[in-house]
Amino acid sequence: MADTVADVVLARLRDWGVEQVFGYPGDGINGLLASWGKAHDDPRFIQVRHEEMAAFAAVGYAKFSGGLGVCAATSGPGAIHLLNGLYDAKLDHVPVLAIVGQTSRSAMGGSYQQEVDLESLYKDVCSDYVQTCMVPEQLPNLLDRAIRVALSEHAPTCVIFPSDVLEMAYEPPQHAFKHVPSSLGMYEQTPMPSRDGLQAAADLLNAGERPAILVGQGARGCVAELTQIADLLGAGVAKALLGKDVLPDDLPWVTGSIGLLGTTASEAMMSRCDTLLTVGSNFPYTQFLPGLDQARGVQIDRSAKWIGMRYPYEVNLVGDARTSLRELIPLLNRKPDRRWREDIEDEVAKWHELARRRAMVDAHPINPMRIFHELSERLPENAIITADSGSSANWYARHLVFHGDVRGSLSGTLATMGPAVPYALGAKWAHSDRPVIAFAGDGAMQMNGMAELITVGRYWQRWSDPRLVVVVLHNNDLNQVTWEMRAMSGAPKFEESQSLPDVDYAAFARSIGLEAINVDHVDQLGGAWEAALAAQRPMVLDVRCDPDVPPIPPHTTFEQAKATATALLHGDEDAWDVVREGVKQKAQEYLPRGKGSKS
Ligand SMILES: Cc1ncc(C[n+]2csc(CCOP(=O)(O)OP(=O)(O)O)c2C)c(N)n1
Ligand SMILES: [Mg+2]
Repeated sequence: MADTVADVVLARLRDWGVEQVFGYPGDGINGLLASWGKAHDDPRFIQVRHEEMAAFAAVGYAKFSGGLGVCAATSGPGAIHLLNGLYDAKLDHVPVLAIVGQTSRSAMGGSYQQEVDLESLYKDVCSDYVQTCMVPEQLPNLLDRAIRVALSEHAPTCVIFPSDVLEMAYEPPQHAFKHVPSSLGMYEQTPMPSRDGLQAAADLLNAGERPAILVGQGARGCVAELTQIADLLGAGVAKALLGKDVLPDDLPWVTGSIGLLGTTASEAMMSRCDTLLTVGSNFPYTQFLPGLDQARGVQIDRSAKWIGMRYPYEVNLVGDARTSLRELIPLLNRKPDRRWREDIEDEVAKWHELARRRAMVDAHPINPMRIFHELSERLPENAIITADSGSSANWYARHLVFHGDVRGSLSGTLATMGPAVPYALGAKWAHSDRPVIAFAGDGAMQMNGMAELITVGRYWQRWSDPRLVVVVLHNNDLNQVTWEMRAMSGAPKFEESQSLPDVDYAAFARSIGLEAINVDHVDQLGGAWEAALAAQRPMVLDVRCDPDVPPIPPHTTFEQAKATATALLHGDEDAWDVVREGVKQKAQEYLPRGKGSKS
């Protein structure tokens, strides 16, 4: 029997090295599902609970594998459900291909059941490439371009298939008028800045006395080069959120995260530096960068689309990070005066001590920072960490001490709730031999994390290392927003919108065959981590934490954020007590009448 279009879609994905597709079925892609059966599930069809999770899992896979994530959904509602995950890919610059169904060509334009104008709907999220395959001859070109564009632009792309086209006999494009033959593959691109640009950058960096480096995810894979440049310049390195795994946190000159989720050491370095080198980062909160006329700046970014904004850089170098840094190194002079570097290292040491002290403060029942601190003490050096949007993003950024080859990510730019567990699934398909740890708030678990635990339950036996730990920050509150309301809007907690129904996440996990521990007291935490990291199957740690520990500084306006954050972060050894007292008083003002503080 002749191959159908759907058969060739799967064959082409295999040719591109796609090993799995995260998806959910529906009759808009029935033809594809039939071919999947014929192809003996190659590439693997990973069935999630909801199409948004398919897109998140594809993003997680792409983030941790460095390759293309692929998701599939049916027409209409399935395609609509994918959107939030695809926006996550778009905003965090991740290559993801979406394959979606459409109603049959004979019905298109007839307001048919499940007919949605998908090209219009996807025009923004897949602005780099979205096309509908109307005849078989288009197929290889559409699919190949969608993949090449996704990989080269680090963006989501989409190919839409009317259901009848999937079931047609495949006809390849001919050597003929108005046919578009296609080809597979593409070597990696490594754009290189010009020699003039490199020299201008080197001159600027050599002239500075107090240089600071900021790295983002675009600097991944440059540990050796960044180490050498930081040494030559006598600089420290701060990391934007998505660049947390670009350099380990246990290096004495790495100041850690920056911004509202940042450390005292990054703050100190950025507020005093006279030179800024930014590599592969689009960190948007410019108020945490040096003052606009405080420092001279160089930026290196892979694309001219993303360079030159956020700071008045004097030298903008478009180039691959590693190639550019390698070319820059021979042009740099080693700074003989090491005092600035020593100051930074002092600040880093102080920060680690402050972070430890904060994590050790008693809370009721558990200080959430302690969860992260206890993991840092035991973190396997090949672990992969995901975190959700919510208070856990704060603790992930500040309190997890990455070392070795630890990888980590979250929804950095869309900051959507919900990706922690599906990202972890994607991570497992990227590296089934590595332990994966997901941090999610109870709100995120109720939104979709619990549903995706079911997917974990279905697949974990296929992973060579079965450890996937889901840590639930169980505070019965949408805590991040509760604190944002208090701090930024001066509004009390609005119980109706903020409090959450109490759920036993551990019991739920056990009911679907996973292991789980209810952690209700701080003394159980260390043991719970030991058990989770030694477990022979995925485990949920359901940790009761204190919603009165503020994930953000208790400032009242956004302008005050930086000042207050700085004041809090630079405190002396009693700083945390002072902060906590202040926060409690503030919380007290905001608590509904009759509900006292808990201490
Ligand atoms: C899809 C989506 N809806 C709403 C928000 C706004 N939001 C950000 S964090 C948060 C609260 C998260 O609560 P939870 O998951 O319980 O984590 P916690 O902050 O309590 O640790 C909300 C509602 C969002 N970022 N994404
Ligand atoms: Mg919560």
